[in-house]
Amino acid sequence: MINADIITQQNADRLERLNADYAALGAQLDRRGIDIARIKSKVARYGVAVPSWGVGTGGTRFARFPGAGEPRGIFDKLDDCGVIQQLTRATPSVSLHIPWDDAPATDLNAKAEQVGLRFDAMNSNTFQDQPGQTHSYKFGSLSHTDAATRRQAVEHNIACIALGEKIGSKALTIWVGDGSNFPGQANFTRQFERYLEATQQIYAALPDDWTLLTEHKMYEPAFYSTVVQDWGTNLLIAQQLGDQAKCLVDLGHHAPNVNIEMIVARLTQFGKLGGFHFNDSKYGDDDLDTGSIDPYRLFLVFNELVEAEGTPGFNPMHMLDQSHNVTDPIESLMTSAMEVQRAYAQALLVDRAALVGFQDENDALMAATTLKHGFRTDVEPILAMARLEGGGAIDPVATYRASGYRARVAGERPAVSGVGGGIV
Ligand SMILES: [Mn+2]
Repeated sequence: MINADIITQQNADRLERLNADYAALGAQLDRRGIDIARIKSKVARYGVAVPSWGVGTGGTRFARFPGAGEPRGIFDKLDDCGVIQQLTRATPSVSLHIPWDDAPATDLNAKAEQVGLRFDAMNSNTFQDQPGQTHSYKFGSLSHTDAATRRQAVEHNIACIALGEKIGSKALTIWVGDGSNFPGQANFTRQFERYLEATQQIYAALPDDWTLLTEHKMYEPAFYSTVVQDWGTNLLIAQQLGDQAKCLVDLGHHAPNVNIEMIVARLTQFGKLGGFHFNDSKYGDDDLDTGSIDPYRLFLVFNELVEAEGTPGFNPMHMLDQSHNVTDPIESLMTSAMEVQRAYAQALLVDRAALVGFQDENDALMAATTLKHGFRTDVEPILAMARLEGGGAIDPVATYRASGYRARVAGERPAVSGVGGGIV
């Protein structure tokens, strides 16, 4: 973890400027009828989960270029996630990926308590083979033509639930790479029937207070067809399984230019929005840092979420899911968590009564302008003040760099080649 004295010193250097910026923004918002303290307290309560696999360097089909001091296993990963939360106060939980993070529950709980974290959704893995595995997932898992392979995939998911129950998780996220690479290779209908039948068995093992999240993805690793390829298929799954089944929206898993915020609205309207994997993309499922390409789209997603706040039963899970190839993963995850918070704060600033009025009057220009007014507001002083008051850093990246954390762990962690940089 980062020495508290460094955080205090770094914050002291920036406090005067922050106070001035916060006061100026407060005055501006006051003129708009917005109480800055109310926005700040909502931002302070907001949290986004960090994926355990995010703290390792990712990679592409072509290469992986490991960084210094990469985590050697789940306990190093939890140290890194603890630093992200310590400095940003925006990431109170970690989402584990099994079997990459498999460890005794007592050890996981002890480490989480030590670094000030709790556990978010469990993620199963039936898209790659593990050493000693009986049946291969080369041709699929939950939708495989072979019943024993499907059974193996079901049992793995049930084991993920069992571990999750011991560490305080309340959700299982399922993503499968099942599909086909050639027209004719698989029968769409029979393949989906097999998937539904297998997933129903996992659903039957779900504790009463758990949510089953299914995640759709348009393509890759199957490049012709993917079993759970779009939000329509995902909604069918959630409707077929039952009330505890909901859809997970990964921002990168859609065709280019798809209106993701409208998908969010549709799933919300029918009580099936289960959660998010935040990231950004330029071309496909690029897994770039959240908000790095299209922050306005992220804002529009949060506009829908703020619109739905207070709806009974509306409580989607929020998680980052991205791949870091050229940056320090800790810096990327801190920046991304703050981008998510920023989009939330901006969406909270939208004058909703005015927006409804312009919509009802069909004043398209003023409706669009009213919405964008929130996005155009620089809310950084709100985020920074929430971090400061929560014990974090006014400037997390600068403070992290000043701490020398990466150099220190690089000395403690010998380079390893086998760390899973996988992303889902
Ligand atoms: Mn994902």
